[in-house]
Formats: sequence, C-alpha cells, structure tokens
Amino acid sequence: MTTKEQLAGIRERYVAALSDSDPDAARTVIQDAISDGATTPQIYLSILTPAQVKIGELWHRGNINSAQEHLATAITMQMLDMQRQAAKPRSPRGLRALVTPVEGEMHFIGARMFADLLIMDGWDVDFFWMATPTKDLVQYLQGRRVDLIGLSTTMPEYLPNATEIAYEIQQLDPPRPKILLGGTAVRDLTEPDQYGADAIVTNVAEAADQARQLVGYSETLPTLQQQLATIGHNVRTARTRNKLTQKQLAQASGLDRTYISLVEHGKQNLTIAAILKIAEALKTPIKDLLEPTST
Ligand code: B12
Repeated sequence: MTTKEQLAGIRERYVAALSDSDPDAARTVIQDAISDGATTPQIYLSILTPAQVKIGELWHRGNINSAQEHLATAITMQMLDMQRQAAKPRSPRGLRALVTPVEGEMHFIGARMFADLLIMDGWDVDFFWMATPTKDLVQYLQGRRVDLIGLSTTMPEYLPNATEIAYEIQQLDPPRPKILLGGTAVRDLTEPDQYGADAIVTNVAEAADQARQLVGYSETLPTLQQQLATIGHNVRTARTRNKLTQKQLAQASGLDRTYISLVEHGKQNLTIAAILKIAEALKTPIKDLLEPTST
C-alpha cells in the first residue's frame, strides 16, 4: 500500500513521461510504483486514470497534439499489460464475464481496467476492446455461458446503445447474464433499471466485489438445506423450460411423481443416482442442476 502523497508524486512523474512521449520513463515510473508496494487498483485508479484525464486536458488546451495524445494512450495500454503480468490472480472462481465498450464507443481503457480487475479476482473474462454490434453480441451470448456482462460507456450519446443491449440481454433464456454499467457516461446515474441494467458501478475499485455479489457468488459452502433448495429451483426451471409436467418428468426419469415434487420443493435429500436420472431426463448438464443460478 502506498500513501496518497507518494501516489501524487508518482502520478506527476507518469504524466511528465506521457507528455514527453517517453515509454521507457513511463515504464520506470510504474515499475518503481510496483516496487514501492502500490496495488493494482492504486496504479489503475490513482495513477493511470487521472494521468489519461490530464493528457486529455493538455490536448484540449493545445499543449500536446493528437499524435502525442495517441502515443500516451498506447503507452498506458502497455502499462496495463505490464501490470497484468506482474499481478498474481487468485485461484479461479468458475465465473465468466464479458466486458465490452458499447456500440459506437471507441474509448476502451476503462473497460480494459475493469476486465483486468476481474481477471485478478479469479474470473474468466472475454474482453472485447472493439465495440461489437448489439445484435452480434446478443447472438454470441446465446451460445456461451456468461455470468456477467460489463458494458462501458464514455460518451453520453452512446448510452441508448447500452440500454438497447441491456434490454436485448433481458430477453435471453434464463439464466441470463447480470448486467453491469460503468464508464463516465453513467457515473452520476443511480437508477440501473431505467437502463435495463442490474447495477451501475461508479467506483471500479469496488467493481469486482459488486460483480460477485450480483451473480450471487458465495465463498462459504451452502448448508444441505440451501443446496437442496438450489437443486429444487434448478429442476423446476429446467422442467418448465422443457415444457414437462412433474408426471412427465417422473416417467422420463423412472422416479415417482411425489419424489419429483419433494425435490422441487427442496425437501428431498436425493441420491446421486436420482440427480443423474433427472439431469438425463431434462437433457441438462448435472452441473447446471447443482449450482446456484444468477437469476
Ligand atoms: C484517450 C482518449 C481518446 C482515445 C481513446 C483511446 C482508447 N482506445 O480508449 C481516442 C483518440 C480514440 C478518443 C476519441 C474520441 N474522444 Co476521447 N478521450 C480520451 C481521453 C484523453 C482519455 C480517456 C481515457 O483513457 N480515460 C481513462 C479511463 C481509464 O477512464 P474511464 O474511461 O473513465 O474509465 C474509468 C471508469 O469510468 C471505469 N469504467 C469505465 N468503463 C467501465 C465499465 C465497467 C463495467 C465498469 C465497472 C467500470 C468502468 O473504470 C475506469 C477506472 O478508472 C479522454 C479525456 C478524459 N477526460 O477522460 C477523452 C474524452 C473521453 N474524449 C472525448 C471525445 C469528445 C472524443 C471524440 C468524440 C473526439 C473526436 N472529436 O473525434 C472521439 C470519440 C470517438 C468515439 N466514438 O468514442 C471527450 C468526451 C466528452 C463527452 N463526455 O462526451 C473527452 C472527455 C475529452 C474532452 N474533454 O473533450 N478519445
């Protein structure tokens, strides 16, 4: 952990390196910060983000030109790569996120930072640095299990595109991914439902925690009662999705109808053989019956 004063000093040195278009100096600054014990969120939020904003101001005032601004962004991208390699991700959590800028949006560094923080938190992340057309994104999500989608919007004019994707995702078969909005265009917004989302994240340092909560991830093992309730919920969801009655599922799995009813109510301590039969009858991977779903 590095103090506020130390971070301010490092940030100044980093901005100077960017303004001088000097990638080697920028790398030295960040390496020094890492050796001084700066954490990844500190490097991302207290050094790289404000430095990028500062570069924007310098460009706006005509102190640097577009080429210098572009090189500054390219250098910051290299710093993100360096930091991701240096950081030690925790063990996998079995969660997958898709992180992307919304259609039309060319700013992707914020999205990339969020993607990195999730990777370091043990998530598998599909990161699209180029905004993908909404319809292709939705098609992609239909063929892949994704627990969470993080949408990044910088320019307020692209907020309707974020809302459009969110509403399209809501139409997907359950369990649909949870939808998280982030980026400067949403930082003052407080009502995610108005945009079809499940949450708006304004502080990316807390984003990984919030993402885990949103998908219902828990570090502690469930009690037997909770596990049976989860199985019951999943069996009922899969049965209705397959348009089967309890009686039809009972016949297909060779079990009793009352047994199925007890399972769905979380009241049956069922055997592994019974779970296998039910999974087979529902044509559902057994894993999908055991794990809590995110909807
Ligand atoms: C670099 C840059 C560019 C680069 C982008 C490079 C890239 N690949 O990302 C290029 C040159 C392409 C560019 C283009 C344009 N830009 Co520009 N750009 C910038 C600049 C200087 C820095 C942006 C940046 O990297 N910020 C650092 C990142 C890390 O911050 P961030 O995006 O806010 O992300 C943080 C949080 O918001 C959060 N977050 C972000 N996304 C998400 C998502 C989730 C899910 C979560 C949880 C969190 C999260 O995490 C980050 C943590 O710190 C800013 C200046 C500024 N004040 O920001 C202008 C700025 C954003 N650009 C601006 C403009 C106007 C443009 C152009 C229209 C310019 C033009 N006339 O062509 C185009 C827009 C093109 C488009 N369709 O998008 C304006 C936007 C004004 C506005 N609010 O509408 C700004 C503010 C400059 C200004 N003062 O005028 N730009």
